Amino acid sequence: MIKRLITGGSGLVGSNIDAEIKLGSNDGDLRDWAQVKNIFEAHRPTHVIHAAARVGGVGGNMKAKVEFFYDNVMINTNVLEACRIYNVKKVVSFLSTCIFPESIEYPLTEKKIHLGAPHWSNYGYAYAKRMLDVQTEVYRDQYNLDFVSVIPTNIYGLNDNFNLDSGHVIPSLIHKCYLAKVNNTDFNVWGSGTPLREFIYSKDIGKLTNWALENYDESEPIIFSTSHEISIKDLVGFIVGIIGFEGDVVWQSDKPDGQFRKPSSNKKLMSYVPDFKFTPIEVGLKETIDHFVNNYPNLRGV
Ligand code: GFB
Repeated sequence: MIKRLITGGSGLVGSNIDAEIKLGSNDGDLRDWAQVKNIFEAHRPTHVIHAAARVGGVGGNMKAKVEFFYDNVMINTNVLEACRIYNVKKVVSFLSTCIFPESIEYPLTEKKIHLGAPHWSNYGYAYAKRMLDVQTEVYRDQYNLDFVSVIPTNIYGLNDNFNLDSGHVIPSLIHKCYLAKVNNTDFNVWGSGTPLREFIYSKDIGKLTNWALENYDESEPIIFSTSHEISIKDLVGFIVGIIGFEGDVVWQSDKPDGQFRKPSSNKKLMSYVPDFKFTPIEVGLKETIDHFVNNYPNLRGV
């Protein structure tokens, strides 16, 4: 009998993936081995989707590189070792396209992960996630375990962290634009607006992860990407339009632009799922903004 357990089950990604057991942070601190062992002893899952991580936007990452490295290395080390000890049949772990080298020939492809240093803005997080790729490979090799990893681009959607400072760009800007509208103030946006990003909707990540759990068994990770870049300026245009904000957008040049771009190829993914239909950004943003407006202020990070 299959028993799927997901770490980070109540978060942006986890809330969109099918599983019998959805762990949230109240179920235990995954940085602590004893607590992880107790969780596996209690649930004895057959399949694990490992989505739990200390995550944050460019602002959060730049302020706490040590904690982003420490917390993620501890969480990943404990979870994968517990999966070995409790004979878990399949593990799907999450990396991110921010782990790729900063200066590399684009587009990013799966073989380029370790070919140079990542962008300084997320140095701690990026190397901790690179180590998760290494951990996955050595467990496969030494213990012949079906551990795999996936590499999503910037994910957005419902159940995100809408914190104004440490959140990712889409949830933070939805929150800021909403406040600017209701308070009749300027809408302050970080940086120059010129950086480019590839955004993928959390519901699409849910479907692709369910697919990977059943079908993907390569040692090399696989990129989950729409391979469609938009500028932060165009993103702001979408958010302003959907929220109906009519005031001034103010670009804060003293705030970080982060990495300029991280364009990725989804050639490998599309070779597996050629008919997969990605949710257009306008549709995903509308659903996310409706969720925010209908639930404000009872939202994570608010
Ligand atoms: O989502 P984000 O913070 O992370 O996006 P990264 C940053 C881009 O959005 C930068 C612009 O170009 C910012 O200048 N931006 C504009 C804002 N206004 C805001 C705002 O209010 N908040 C934020 N956060 N950004 C992250 C990595 O990089 O990507 C993480 O640091 C993770 O580790 C994540 O991998 C997926 O795309 O720059």
